[in-house]
Amino acid sequence: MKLYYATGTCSLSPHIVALEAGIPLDIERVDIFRKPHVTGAGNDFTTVNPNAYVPVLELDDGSLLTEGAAIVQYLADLKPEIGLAPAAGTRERYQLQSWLDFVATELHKMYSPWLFHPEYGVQAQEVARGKITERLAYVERHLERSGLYLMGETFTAADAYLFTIVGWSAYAKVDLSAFPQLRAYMDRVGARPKVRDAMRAEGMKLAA
Ligand SMILES: N[C@@H](CCC(=O)N[C@@H](CS)C(=O)NCC(=O)O)C(=O)O
Repeated sequence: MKLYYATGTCSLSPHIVALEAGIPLDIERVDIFRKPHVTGAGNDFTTVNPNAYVPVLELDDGSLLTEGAAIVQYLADLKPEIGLAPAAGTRERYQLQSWLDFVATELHKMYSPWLFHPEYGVQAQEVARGKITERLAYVERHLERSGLYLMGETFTAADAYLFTIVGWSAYAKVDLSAFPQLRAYMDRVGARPKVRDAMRAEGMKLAA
């Protein structure tokens, strides 16, 4: 299996899930700063994903799966005994999907593109930061009572995704100082050995 990724982007989330699950994974870096985006093998990335975004998971039969929220569930379901996703059809699984959708639509797509593209302008960026701060306050209140992770005491695929996106905060100038639970959560997830392995493999800087 191969994951097309770009360093530190949302593709870090499936990368973490694969390592946490102990799934052997090849990784191929995509240069998303070149137009058109180019894969590590030197191919035009639109031949892999016509939408030109990571993550893309290439399965052993050559078929492709896109969309991070779907990819992490696919990976988690390959190793159900690890507990990265509750069993399909259970109420807990819908709760996981709820968190994945929340992170995708309320956070991921508020940070990016708005806060990564100066051409949107200062006013649009301040609106995005305000919206993100409201959503992070909701996460903060949830973490006050949920336990160590979003779904309780067990690390799940939703944590890999939330950690990845909130990890953009310093770069995006999103202030986390009002959210002590969230900051502790980021430290907790960031200290997990497999999370560190995934970040190291992508060439990211690790917290001490
Ligand atoms: N809907 C996609 C969005 C993925 C996405 O936004 N990927 C970004 C990195 S975080 C990307 O590859 N951007 C490059 C581009 O759009 O040109 C998903 O949830 O997987």
